[in-house]
Amino acid sequence: MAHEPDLTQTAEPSSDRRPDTVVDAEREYDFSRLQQKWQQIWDEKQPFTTDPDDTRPRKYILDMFPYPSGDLHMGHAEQYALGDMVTRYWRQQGFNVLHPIGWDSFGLPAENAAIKRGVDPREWTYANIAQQKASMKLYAPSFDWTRELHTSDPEYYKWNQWLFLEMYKKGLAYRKDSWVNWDPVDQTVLANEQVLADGTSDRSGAVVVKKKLTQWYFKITDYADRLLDDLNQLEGRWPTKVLNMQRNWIGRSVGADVHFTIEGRDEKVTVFTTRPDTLYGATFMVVAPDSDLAAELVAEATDDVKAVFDDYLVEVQKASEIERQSSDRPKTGVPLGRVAVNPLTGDPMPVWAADYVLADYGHGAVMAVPAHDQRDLDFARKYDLPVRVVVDTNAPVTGVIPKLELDENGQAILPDDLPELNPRETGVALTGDGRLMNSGALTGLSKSNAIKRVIELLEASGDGKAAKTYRLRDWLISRQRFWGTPIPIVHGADGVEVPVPFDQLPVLLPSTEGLDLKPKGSSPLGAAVDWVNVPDPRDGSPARRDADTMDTFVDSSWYFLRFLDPNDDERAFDPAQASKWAPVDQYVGGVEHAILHLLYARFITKVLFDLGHVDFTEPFSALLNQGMVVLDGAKMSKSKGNVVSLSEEVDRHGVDAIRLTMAFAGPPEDDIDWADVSPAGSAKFLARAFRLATDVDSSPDVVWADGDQALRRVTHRFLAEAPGLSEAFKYNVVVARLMELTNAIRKAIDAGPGASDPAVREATETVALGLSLFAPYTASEMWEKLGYDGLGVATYGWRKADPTLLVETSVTAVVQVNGKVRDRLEVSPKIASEDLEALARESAAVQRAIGDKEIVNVIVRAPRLVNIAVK
Ligand code: ANZ
Repeated sequence: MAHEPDLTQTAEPSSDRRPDTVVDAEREYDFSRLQQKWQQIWDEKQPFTTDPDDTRPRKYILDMFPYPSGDLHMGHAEQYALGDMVTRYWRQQGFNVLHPIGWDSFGLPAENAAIKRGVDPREWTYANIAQQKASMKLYAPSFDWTRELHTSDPEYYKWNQWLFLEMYKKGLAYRKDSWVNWDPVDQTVLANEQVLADGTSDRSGAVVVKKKLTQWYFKITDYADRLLDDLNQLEGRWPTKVLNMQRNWIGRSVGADVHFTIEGRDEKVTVFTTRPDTLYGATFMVVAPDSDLAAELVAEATDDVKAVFDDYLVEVQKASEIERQSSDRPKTGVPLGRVAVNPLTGDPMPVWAADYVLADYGHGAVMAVPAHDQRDLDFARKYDLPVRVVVDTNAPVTGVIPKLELDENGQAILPDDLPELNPRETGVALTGDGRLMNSGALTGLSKSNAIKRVIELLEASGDGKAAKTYRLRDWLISRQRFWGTPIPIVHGADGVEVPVPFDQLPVLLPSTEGLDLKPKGSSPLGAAVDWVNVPDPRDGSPARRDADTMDTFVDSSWYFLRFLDPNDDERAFDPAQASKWAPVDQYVGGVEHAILHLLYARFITKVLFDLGHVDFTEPFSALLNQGMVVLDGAKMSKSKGNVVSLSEEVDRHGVDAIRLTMAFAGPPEDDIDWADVSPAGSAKFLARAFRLATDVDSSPDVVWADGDQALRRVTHRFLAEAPGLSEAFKYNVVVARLMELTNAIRKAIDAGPGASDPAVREATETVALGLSLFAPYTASEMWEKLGYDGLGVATYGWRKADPTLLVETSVTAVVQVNGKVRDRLEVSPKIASEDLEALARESAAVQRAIGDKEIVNVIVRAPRLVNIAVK
């Protein structure tokens, strides 16, 4: 993280002539006056309204939209400063930039607050939005406010309902009974993504329990391969960390499905394995106790087995999924009294139920290979089940394959000197690569060849096939809460789901009058009698609305498209506009959305593509995750009492100083420690820059070329470098260069060619243009002081650097005698080797070093080095 240079060191030499107390309103840097003035102008003129018909090249820059919690905090401040730098940069480069904003305004906090205070969630939400919008406006991100949207407006959520129905038609929205994550505090279901690693709810903190319920799902698993494979397109444009988190979340495993015969049962049991090569070592089978399969298998068992199983199942249901997957948890299980048959060896494999096998992964059953899988080994050791080593993990896997001797049956004869491989004794499963042993005709094959071979054998015999499985589950989208989008389905008296016809959308949320919103396990909407009881759209007979609402992640999965056409009441968005503007060129937001929101938005984009509504398959071409703002190395939190208040910081130092501090603190991906930065220093710098504009003493139409060349060189170096630095998000370096340029101008005014030199004007205008990315109030006012329309600083454009001013006029050549530096010469970068050598020989210092020794060799590397060897 960059530290601020000590700005007091570079305090302007002439400050004695301009003490801070001078009551010259025009010259004084009074940030609150500037804020008031420009706020009003921007509000009136809406200068950042994007004209869709503008034919210049386009950029769509999007900040993740906020949940309206009431006020802006430091985290918002960093994100919106960053998104705005990107936006203002591209605007300055001549692009027609779209930079919209809206409110992710459905969700639980509003509902919980409403319950606590007995007001309608609408009231709480829209009051918060008004408050937050005011602080947002003061903070001055250059948004197109004409496109502002609220996801809790019927004009918005109508299109969630449309999307739902489109997906329903395609079989991508469906209802099923299943074990779901239940938050006992918020009394609602949670998506897997909302359950934290310790098994608690990411919102209420309650320990999540399992409950069997009928819920609505979106079939995101149909898109697992595309969601995974398309991440490759984003390589280098999204943070690697986010790409990997998405990959892990989807969690594709490649292997085989193997069908096992169960004695006394017609139907086979299928298991998924990533290690079909170890099939010879499969000595028992384990099924998930809470699976339908376990119930079916135990149904045929003796009463004793059933009783033991039933007790075990009760215990299992108390454990969270995370606990069940933990590798160091003692293994438990019960036998089901059934026997499977190993298709390769014909050996019997007892069937057990154990909770380390999950019901909803793969097929909810595994072939246990205790020698090569740690969990299976722990289990086998506990219940004394056979362990059979089938991969020699000490054997070399590359190089020449040892020629195996075969016995009369064509089976390989194993060498006697096999190293000790005894997981039953050691307790450590042999999970590494190696060569097969104890595996009939497979013996001697490497693991990877054996995997292929076993799949061939299984496919030939019909006992299995190549298969993939995923960690990703379908997206549970129904919630038993009020403040969300009603699901547009009516349940007929005959139990049939009837989609609400499009022309009856939106299904509006009812008023909360007389409605108890308190969570009670089913949606509060169910109690809105007039709302829930509706005629069946098919025939008008009595029917009931589905009372659940949608997960708010549905709202944010496509909002970037609604901004293109936010008032369209005919459709969710205009495909022509989508084709013009989307995908988003640069998305900016917090890494906390690395999985959920981004995955859902990617999924819905692919669905919309398949439905023919958009012509691209990834929503966000580039992603930038800003770091966090911390204090003394610790995350700010109300409970720790270490929260820095943004509004207090803004009151003290001004918006521009806070924004500049965010930019200057270091690379945007890094955390900013507010204890290490100096907003006061930023304010001081801004005041210095501002005063330059009041000092410039020339008219806007002076001829630059006539100006002081040394200052012009500094200006043009900045003009040349700032764009590349900005595109690499090295805003901190841009700010540092702006500080250098400011110092050079001050020097030129006070001790150089003076305030009327054209180069001073050129340089000061450049500072204003540069600052407009970070400090819009100061930059606008400077621009106005310099004789332009202050609004124009944002759209003026970027000046091209004059290449002749970028050429270095001299470089330092080093002259060595016998490797020792004897002189340094200022020479032209284009100097010829002969000329450089002649200059070096002429140097008095060099001549002294040579003395009367003989020159034996001269090496010249123009323009930087001459090395003279003497003897
Ligand atoms: C036999 C075997 C032998 C396995 C071996 C592994 C090593 P990933 O990589 O996470 O996909 N498995 C399959 N379904 C399961 C379930 N519902 N609950 C718990 N475990 C399950 O893991 C795939 C492996 O996890 C599968 O490969 C299976 O064990 C187990 F030396 O099959 B394996």
